[in-house]
Amino acid sequence: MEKLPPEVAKGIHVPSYNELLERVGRRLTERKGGKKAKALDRELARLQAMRDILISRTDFIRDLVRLLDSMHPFYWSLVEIEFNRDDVRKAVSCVSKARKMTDRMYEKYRILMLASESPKELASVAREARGRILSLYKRCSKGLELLRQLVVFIQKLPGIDASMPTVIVAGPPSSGKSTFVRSVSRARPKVAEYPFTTKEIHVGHFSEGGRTVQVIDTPGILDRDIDSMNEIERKAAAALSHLPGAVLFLLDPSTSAYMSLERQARLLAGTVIPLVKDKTVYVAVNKADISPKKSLEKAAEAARRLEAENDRVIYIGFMVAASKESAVKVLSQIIKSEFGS
Ligand SMILES: Nc1nc2c(ncn2[C@@H]2O[C@H](COP(=O)(O)OP(=O)(O)OP(=O)(O)O)[C@@H](O)[C@H]2O)c(=O)[nH]1
Ligand SMILES: [Mg+2]
Repeated sequence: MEKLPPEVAKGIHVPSYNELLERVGRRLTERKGGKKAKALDRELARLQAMRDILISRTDFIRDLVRLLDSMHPFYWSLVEIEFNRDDVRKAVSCVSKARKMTDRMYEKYRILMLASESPKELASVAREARGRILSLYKRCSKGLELLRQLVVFIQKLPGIDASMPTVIVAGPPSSGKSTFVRSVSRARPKVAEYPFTTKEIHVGHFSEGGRTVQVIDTPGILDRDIDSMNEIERKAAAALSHLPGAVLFLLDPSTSAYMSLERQARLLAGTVIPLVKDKTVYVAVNKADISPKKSLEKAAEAARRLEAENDRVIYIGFMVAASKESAVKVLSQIIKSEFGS
């Protein structure tokens, strides 16, 4: 199986400019060969050591470029909530360019050293070489810091396999999304009675009949377009629009619902449907155990209307996400209809 970005990123270390400086400095103060070594040989060896340290310490850039180039659009959309793509591109190109120039300068100054006619000239050429090469990296200080933060960010992203059957659980705040994911998997996203409890994407796995499905818990979203969404809602939008699979949308008819049923229906029709493109949206009316009968009927009616008005909406009925049996029943129904029995 292709490795997931968070896993790949764990093997990437981005040094700061100071770290590079320190590594080079440590090597330059070593007195290899002692006093007996000829000044020219010593300076050539020091230049080469410096070049080798800088190139090997910035070798991470190759792995990082490979990771960024192959990163799924879902991960990119999470990255872009926090980072400017153009800044990332500039930082990468700063480091790549520094590496290329390091080799060029190394060649150039090696020749100048060999051609120097006095110890004084040799010392001055060597000093210039070191200054110029280090300045290539100094120019990337901010870029290195940005890439370090980017790598740490990617390391913390949820491990989602875009090639695995996936069910994305979405809906208004407090509708029971995390409760559902806890009921069907071993994932333990926080559940609380207040809205906006979930701030990150969480992944659980559910296996049935030899098939494993990823179940994705998303933060609650409001009925507004993506440009008005806050950073937390955007994570849900990233999953809805970029991950393949099916969507389970929860309606909350309980007296403690965060939004009116009309608003919840608008959230589905106006915000979620345009985001999910051609994915099927299964609608379940949650909290059937505590909701007034009248509200349950009203929610079922709204769900049927949404189904009638949208080709991609399928109403599946009442649910109690807090009950493992009820949640598993709903998920099995989705899996059967979406990914075959
Ligand atoms: N009685 C009952 N309570 C439920 C059910 N599902 C969720 N709850 C309760 O509803 C509240 C919100 O549940 P969560 O699972 O945190 O809801 P959420 O949709 O993940 O909320 P956000 O992450 O804040 O958007 C909690 O107090 C849950 O215990 C249910 O089926 N029945
Ligand atoms: Mg939640």
